Amino acid sequence: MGAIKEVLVPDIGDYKDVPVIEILVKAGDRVEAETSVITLESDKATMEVPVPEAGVVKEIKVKVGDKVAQGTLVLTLEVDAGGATSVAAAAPAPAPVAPAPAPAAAPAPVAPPVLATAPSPTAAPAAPPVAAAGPVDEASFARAHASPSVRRFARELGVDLGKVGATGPKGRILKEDIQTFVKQSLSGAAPAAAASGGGAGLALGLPAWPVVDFAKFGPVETQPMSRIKKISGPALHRNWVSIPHITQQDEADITELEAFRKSLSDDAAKQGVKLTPLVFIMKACVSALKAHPEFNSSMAPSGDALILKRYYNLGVAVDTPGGLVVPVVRDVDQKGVFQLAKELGEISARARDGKLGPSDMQGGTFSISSLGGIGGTHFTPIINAPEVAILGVSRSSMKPVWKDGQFVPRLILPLSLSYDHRAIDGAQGARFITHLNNVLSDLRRVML
Ligand code: CAO
Repeated sequence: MGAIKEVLVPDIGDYKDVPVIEILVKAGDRVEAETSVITLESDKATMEVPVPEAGVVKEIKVKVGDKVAQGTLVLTLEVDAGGATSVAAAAPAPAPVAPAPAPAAAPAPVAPPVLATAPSPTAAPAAPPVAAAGPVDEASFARAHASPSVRRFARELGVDLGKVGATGPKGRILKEDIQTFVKQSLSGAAPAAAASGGGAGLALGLPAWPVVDFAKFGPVETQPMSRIKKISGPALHRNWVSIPHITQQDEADITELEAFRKSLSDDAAKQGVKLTPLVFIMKACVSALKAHPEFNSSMAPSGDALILKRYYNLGVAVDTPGGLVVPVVRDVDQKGVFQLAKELGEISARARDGKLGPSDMQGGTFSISSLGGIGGTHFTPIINAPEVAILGVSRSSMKPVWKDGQFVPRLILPLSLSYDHRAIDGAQGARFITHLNNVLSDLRRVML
């Protein structure tokens, strides 16, 4: 049996009370000389403390969270050969904490910094890179806040640390975070992760989604998501996080439009259709889209051009028991309000019966989400990519409006226009909604 030696924290410069953030070995482990056994983290750097000699770890004398300084007993080691009974560990290998400190703030290294981030032939992934993780972005890998051993582990698996959510103290990525990331990637769990918020968190470098046992606080019931929600959720999420939305609000005076609509109700009844404000809003939208064609466009895949469409197919969000769907009403510019009401009635009935086919939801150029039949004032509609804009319509209500020196009751319709700021400037957004407002206030302008 070899001699038992005590391994102490070596000279780590002026650092005192440095927390232990990782224990890298356990009792019974065989270690070679220079094997790192614990990781310390100061404000400026993480440092691994290696053992000076080969042997078997007998007892670990520190735990995660302990604060140590030079001379603190780290562990006892049964060494292969005889020697002194108490040895300072080999000099620690510091690695920068992200964000990397400015050179002036860097700790006085007691050994040349060994950056686990530096790619080297030996650091090539031992296993095939995780498919969903994609190529490693060296800059974001270097910026990630992780200890050298965690960096090494990420390298072995080909994981880009920049994409891994951190659950450790001060936003530090732990080994378990990488394991979670790999599991999610391998199981193709991106949609599930995205649904829980974790997927985007990982992609955006945000902390992992909190997992809470809600039942601890009161009775709960788990309700499975509908099929539509499972499909539309990730798409909505993608659109929300990847499109820079602006939502421009306005209020249109639709007093005259409403009078006109009511005047047509007998005709509508004869034709067996229900004439709601929505069909007039659709016509007004086409007028605004013709005047501002960039709202009726999609971004070219290259991202450096807009594809303007010379047809006017409007997606209309329909609330169904299974969730939100957006069937498309085609060639709205070529149809009158009765025809539109008929098609809208048919398509929303089919949507509610779950009878829409994929082609019913394709080819849209601009969308409308009308919550006017339900209530509320303004909201933020999410753009239906690859379209670049969507109009949200809320419930109209009578309001006092200052007109010709007095307040008069007018029917006011709240409008919320979301648009992709990459494709459309704010001034264009304001012009579009002003045009729309003018047309809704005086429908004769549709003919201009
Ligand atoms: N202001 C005041 N009243 C309105 C209105 C408005 N902006 N829009 C509709 N109404 C009235 C209608 O005139 C109708 O009144 P009556 O019952 O007196 O006839 C009533 O509200 C119900 O209208 P509707 O909702 O049946 O019809 P619609 O043409 O306005 O809308 C449809 C059709 C399919 C768009 C709608 O039923 C629907 O599903 N809306 C929800 C869309 C949605 O979920 N959007 C959210 C997307 S983001 O999650």
